Amino acid sequence: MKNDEFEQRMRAMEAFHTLRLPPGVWTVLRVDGRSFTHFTETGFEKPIDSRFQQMMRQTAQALLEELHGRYAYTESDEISVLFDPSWDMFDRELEKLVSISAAIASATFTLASQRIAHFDSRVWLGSNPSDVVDYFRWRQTDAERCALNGWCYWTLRKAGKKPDEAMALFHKKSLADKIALLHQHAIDYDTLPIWQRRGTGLYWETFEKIGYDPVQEKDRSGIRRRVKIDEALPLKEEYGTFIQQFLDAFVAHS
Ligand SMILES: Nc1nc2c(ncn2[C@@H]2O[C@H](COP(=O)(O)OP(=O)(O)O)[C@@H](O)[C@H]2O)c(=O)[nH]1
Ligand SMILES: [Mg+2]
Repeated sequence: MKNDEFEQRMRAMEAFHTLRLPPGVWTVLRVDGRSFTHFTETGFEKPIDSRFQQMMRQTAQALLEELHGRYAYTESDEISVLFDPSWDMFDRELEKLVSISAAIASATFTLASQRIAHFDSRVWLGSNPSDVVDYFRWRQTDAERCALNGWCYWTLRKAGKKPDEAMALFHKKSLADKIALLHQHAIDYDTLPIWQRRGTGLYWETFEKIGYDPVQEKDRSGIRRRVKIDEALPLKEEYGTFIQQFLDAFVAHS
């Protein structure tokens, strides 16, 4: 009896354990590399490294698959994963979702890069589909900002400018001015790979798989699903329409 009371008293001090995602909301989980400015200092192309971004996609795919997400988006050192209102893993416990997602991201990226990497994790809640569209458009705007600023900064650094000088030359300049600055250094920003400027999307697609049925002794086809990695996402309003299809698909099936 005494032991039961003790057990209950200790458990009651797990102060956040009862927190759950509220019912009926769209959830986006966002993981972000911890101190990746430092992590990427050596061994990676600047400002954007294809191998690094490939490892981010691999990490995003692991999150989408392990956590049964609907859509994932990655840019820079962050990944967002969308869950529909009916998502029910871990009994919707917040601590589980946040800690396990950070663990999946850290383990997958560490294995891929062969260097210890940590990710933090946070939860965003949207009460209606238009919030979700706004969320992903917000992160895509961040991708554009990071890519353009990164290209300006590292182009100037490679041209011999000191960190402060480089920053001062493009800080608070307009989008057009930044693109013009890159032009002066023979970089055509608009022809850089689309994924560098808009981020990468990951989502489920179905495909037909033909397999041999040894009992019937003939080929048999079945529908399977796999993760598609989309490196040519649309932009702005069109990206909003693109996101909307994941939301509509949920409404149509619920
Ligand atoms: N070299 C390189 N660095 C990258 C790439 N993607 C992200 N980063 C770095 O990751 C940082 C991410 O920003 P942020 O999360 O604000 O910084 P953190 O707090 O140091 O992780 C950027 O400042 C870049 O230094 C890439 O493709 N190549
Ligand atoms: Mg970071």
